[in-house]
Amino acid sequence: MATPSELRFATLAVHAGQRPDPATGAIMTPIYQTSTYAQEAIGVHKGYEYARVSNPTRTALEANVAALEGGKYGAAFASGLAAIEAIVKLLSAGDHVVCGNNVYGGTDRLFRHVLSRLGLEFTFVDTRDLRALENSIRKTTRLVFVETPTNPVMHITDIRAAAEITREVRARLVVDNTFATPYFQRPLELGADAVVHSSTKYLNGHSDVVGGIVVTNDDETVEGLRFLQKSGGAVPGPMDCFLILRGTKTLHIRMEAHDRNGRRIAEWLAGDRRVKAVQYPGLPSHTQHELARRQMRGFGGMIAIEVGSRDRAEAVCSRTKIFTLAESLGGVESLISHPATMTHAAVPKETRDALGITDGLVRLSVGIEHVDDLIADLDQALG
Ligand code: P1T
Repeated sequence: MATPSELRFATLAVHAGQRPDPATGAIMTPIYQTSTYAQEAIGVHKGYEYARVSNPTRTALEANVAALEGGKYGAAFASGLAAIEAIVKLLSAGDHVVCGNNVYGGTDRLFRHVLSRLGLEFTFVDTRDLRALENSIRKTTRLVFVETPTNPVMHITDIRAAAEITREVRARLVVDNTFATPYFQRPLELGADAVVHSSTKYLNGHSDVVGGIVVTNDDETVEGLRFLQKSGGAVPGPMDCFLILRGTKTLHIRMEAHDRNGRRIAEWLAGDRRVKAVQYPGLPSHTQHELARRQMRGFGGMIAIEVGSRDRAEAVCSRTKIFTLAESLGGVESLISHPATMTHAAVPKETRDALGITDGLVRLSVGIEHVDDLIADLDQALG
């Protein structure tokens, strides 16, 4: 029998972190719906004392996602943003963070409008440009935070090169791997110090939970995160952990389907004159296609298209029948959104325009429905 570190992704997805329940043999890790745990005597217990600190359903989820990312430790949080906030709360006032200039609008808002008030300093830079990344580093830089591919314009950062730059200055490189998932991209193997997810998205995959998780190999980082789980309490409840764990069991199957549909739809859109530009790292026309091929095994289901104007974007978003107009992404069902007024509304307009998050940009989260039905839906919506 292979040791856990030798097992393949699909086997880990189904089994890692889980075993039949010792009390009953239940094959599924139970939802340990409890706030506290009986102690036999003062200080004598089974490893669980209070559910803010730990919960067996959460422990299983943390171990499962850690295994999928090829990491030692997972720390789950109540949302993707809570996970990102925890990473930054490992720092202290006066420390400096370099952040990619295109990240989820909520991450941008958290850094600019909440954490920067607490004495942390942030520089936003285009991390596609490694020289710009290097130049933005200060003596006080402790963290480099990148999303790759980015939400929504699908920029790619060279994780291995960014890790080298970050290591030299003894800062942490943290990669938001929400769009690619560990099935297609493994930042820890490329040198990142930690990976963060909005597990609301592909990890869960069924649009019924909000959650986040950090994975790392570093003892000091996980100790800090566990201290923050205990001290701040932004942890997920057991039911949410159970649902995400149910989701990760099929991550490999779902990602193959998202990727298959994503590629077909991106190619179809790229050949359609009603669409002015298509951003999808799997297309040879993507300016960073070669880098994407090097560090990703597949490209998934996220596509951004430029349709030319706010009016056109509104028309397309209101006409689709299978793609539902909604925030979020990564579920089995296809969604369509307008980043400028939805996910990235908090980003100032000049910044949005400079990044290509124009009023005519439409984002697609391609689900796992039949691809011909999805193409027919987009075809009629494009008018
Ligand atoms: O929504 P939450 O679970 O807190 O995760 C925040 C988050 C973090 N990182 C990335 C790359 C994300 O896309 C998100 C959330 N994004 C959306 C809700 C969205 O529609 O883009």
